[in-house]
Amino acid sequence: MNGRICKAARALAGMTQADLAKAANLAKQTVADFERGARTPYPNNLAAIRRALESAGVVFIIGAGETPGVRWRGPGGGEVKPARASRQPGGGGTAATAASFEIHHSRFLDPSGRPVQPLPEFARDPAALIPLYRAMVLTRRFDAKAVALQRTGRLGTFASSLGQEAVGVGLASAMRPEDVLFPTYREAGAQLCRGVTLEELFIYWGGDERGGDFSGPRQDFPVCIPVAGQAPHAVGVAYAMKLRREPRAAVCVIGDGATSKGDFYEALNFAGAWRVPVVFVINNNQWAISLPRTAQTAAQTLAQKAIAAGIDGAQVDGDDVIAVRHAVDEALHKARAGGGPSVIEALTYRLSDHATADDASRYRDAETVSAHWRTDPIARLRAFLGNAGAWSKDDEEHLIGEIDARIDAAVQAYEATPAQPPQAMFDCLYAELPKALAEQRATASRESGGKGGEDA
Ligand SMILES: Cc1ncc(C[n+]2csc(CCOP(=O)(O)OP(=O)(O)O)c2C)c(N)n1
Ligand SMILES: [Mg+2]
Repeated sequence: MNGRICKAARALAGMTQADLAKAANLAKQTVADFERGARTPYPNNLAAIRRALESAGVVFIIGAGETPGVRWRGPGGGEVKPARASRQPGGGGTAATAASFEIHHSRFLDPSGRPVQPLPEFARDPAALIPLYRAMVLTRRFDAKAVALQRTGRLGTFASSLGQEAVGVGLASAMRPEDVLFPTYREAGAQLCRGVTLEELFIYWGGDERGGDFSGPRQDFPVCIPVAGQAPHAVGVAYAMKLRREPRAAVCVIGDGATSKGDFYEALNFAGAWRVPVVFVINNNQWAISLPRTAQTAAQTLAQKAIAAGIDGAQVDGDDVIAVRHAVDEALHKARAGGGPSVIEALTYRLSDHATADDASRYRDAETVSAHWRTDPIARLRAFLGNAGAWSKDDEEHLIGEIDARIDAAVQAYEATPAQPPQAMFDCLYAELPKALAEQRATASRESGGKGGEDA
């Protein structure tokens, strides 16, 4: 069909005004001729032909240059190129491009740590990148310790961010203290950068809600386990910032799988309609438990989900901490200045199991995973710093010693924290417990021998 439509387009391009009057009553026959592939003396009433074509479910799609020299008058009267033709959903269509969009991908360091373009201002001095490097190493060593504690029965559960450290550290390092973070369960790196302590994280993952009531930053939201549940909250908080005219922003981190949820789309829509200061960072680690990104959605990128909501969307190399930090930095500046929301898709890879309850070797092969170690964000920045003479083996050894001592102290403090009584599990969801839960709480309290007191 495409070929015949293109022939028709060529013929249409050569039409004269004198032929226009004959067009209306010939249009239907023209469509029939198109369908048969016959060459006809095409009538020249473009609007009538177009109506007839549309009623036959045929439209011209503009812009790809399949039929050079052919011109088609668009709805606004401007000349446009009918380049290829196809059937449109619903049998109708238009001959002009109504809107066009592009999603840009950015990266500053390649996987071997070599700059591929001039670095942004904050990264010009390699020494200024050392705090980011330290934060990523801290995140990874905390992560390894948490998994080890869980495996030996000393921690309840844990969701590792192995290989994804540049996302959390990059985005958190772009935030100001007064901004508000809405993390998922996989953003320990961002939380640590914001000021949540190692001990608090261990307490949280040990199953104790007091770990989610961290000492600072008080305005940040606790970990959100329900997938995408924090997205509407982030928009609500950003709306409050806008109403109060505060130069602050909300940062909502969300997984690739979470972008399929209604909560996410609804949050995006409100964010776009209200132009609120929120930045969505999609941590695209390619997996939603055992479901690969490719099966999650037919969308080419996740960043383009922003477009339908009238929001700017961009993709960055999520294993390049400079790229993540830079993109979030720019989006936050825009948001704080009243420029509205952004969506940043950070492309990375989950090198770990989904969580400690998962065994990823059952659904993905070891070769693919080991290939992704080649894009490791920590090795990448270490190579860059090493090449710049800003990081040595001694620096590395010293850093590991310092971090491990901090982690060990936090583990000791966590393990020395008295467990809460069982009835505490009812205390963080409701201001006033519904009757049925109040009864369960009383039972839990009775059966634990009243330890911790009725009001614990
Ligand atoms: C509302 C809801 N549905 C299902 C789950 C179970 N669940 C936990 S994690 C997860 C996958 C999420 O994938 P993604 O958004 O890509 O985040 P990732 O775990 O990869 O960081 C699912 C379905 C949940 N926690 N919440
Ligand atoms: Mg994921």
